[in-house]
Amino acid sequence: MAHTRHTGKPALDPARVRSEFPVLSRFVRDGKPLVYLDNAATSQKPALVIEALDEYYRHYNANVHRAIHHLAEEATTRYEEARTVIGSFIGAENPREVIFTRGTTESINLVAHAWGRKYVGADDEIMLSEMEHHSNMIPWQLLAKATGSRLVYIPVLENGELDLDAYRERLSSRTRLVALTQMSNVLGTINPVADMIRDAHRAGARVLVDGAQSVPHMPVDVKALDCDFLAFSGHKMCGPTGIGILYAKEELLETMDPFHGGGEMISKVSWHEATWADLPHKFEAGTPNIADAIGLAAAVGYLSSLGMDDIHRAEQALTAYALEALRTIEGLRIYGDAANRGGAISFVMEGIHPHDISHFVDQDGVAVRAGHMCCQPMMKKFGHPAMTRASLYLYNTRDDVDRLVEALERVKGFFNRAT
Ligand code: 7TS
Repeated sequence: MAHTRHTGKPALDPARVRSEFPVLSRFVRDGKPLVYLDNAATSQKPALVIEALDEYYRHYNANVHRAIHHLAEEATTRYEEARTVIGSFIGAENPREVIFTRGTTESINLVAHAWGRKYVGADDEIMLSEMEHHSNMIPWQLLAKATGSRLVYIPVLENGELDLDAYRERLSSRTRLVALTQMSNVLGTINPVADMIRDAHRAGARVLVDGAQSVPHMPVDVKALDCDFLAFSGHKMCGPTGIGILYAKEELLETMDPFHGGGEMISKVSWHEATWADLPHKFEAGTPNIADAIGLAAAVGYLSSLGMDDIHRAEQALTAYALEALRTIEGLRIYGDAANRGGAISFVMEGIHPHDISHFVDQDGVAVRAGHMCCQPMMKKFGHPAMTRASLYLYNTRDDVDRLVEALERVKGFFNRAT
């Protein structure tokens, strides 16, 4: 059995990993084995996550933090245990710093409202990078419009890396917040966020890290990064949809206003005013998504049992293999050549529309994404309204990559004959 150099644990065994994901043994399009390469959009779920959801609904479905009956106690315990498990997965000091949300998008909106409207003023600047997903752009556009503040962008270079010199030049005492993705969902670039956070803090700015594409794929430790906020989604990391996390430093959460008002988030209520519940409940108004929080903890347990270092290492090796294989296809151009990159691989093919590529490879059972990937301004900068993207995860194999390359060769053959 192969062992990793550092841990002595067995290296990731793709065949075993694959067998744990029921959907991966499916056939699609008249009997083609599924090759799932749309992981940046959402990941598949291992049986143990599906079973955790099933167990909650079958055996201890109840609302949390209210009733004193047996089921309510069990549900509350499991829900709060989930918070602790997820908190330690990202190195949070205290589960009070871990807020359940619907996902990355809601987590970022929470910060834009509850922190932004209180702390960002008319002369302030919010710094974003040009590779941000619309989820980490629109909430700040809305905040800028509401407060009169200004958005400043860190340019993306031709090779897909950020222009770090421009970043340092544009940071100033006016910068209130830097909101930055750790890994690009289009270019695959892994940004040097730890260094960038240090620079931002020196300038007196807070930093929000969009971890939607990083937390599922590599070890992320909020203490090591010293980020002020970290947002991520359960469904991209083997967990259920509709659940995600906002991590924030306790000192920030304490001074922030609530985002949503309602039950659960209050301490005392009178006709005209109220006081807020302690953290983290101040930010979790209404009945939370109990089942999916428990499901996400199961996913985190699964990823931890495999080891995030090993998952990252295996994915980096497969990414290198995929990049090399795709580069053998004449007329195919990959966008994103950063020295440090993950497995989101976007490309264009001369004379063939990305939607046609996606449609044709789907006939061979290969699922990829085509479109603007929620990064319209950056796509425009690179001169393409759309691209095709293959994105890898822990259950993908070299065979999946070979099937993609064969399918792309067939697309090319078809269009060459047609023109
Ligand atoms: N940030 C990044 C970097 C993302 O890639 C995504 C989703 C989000 C935020 C939003 O996450 P959500 O779970 O709140 O929707 N990215 C993609 C994608 O690349 N294709 O579909 C969704």
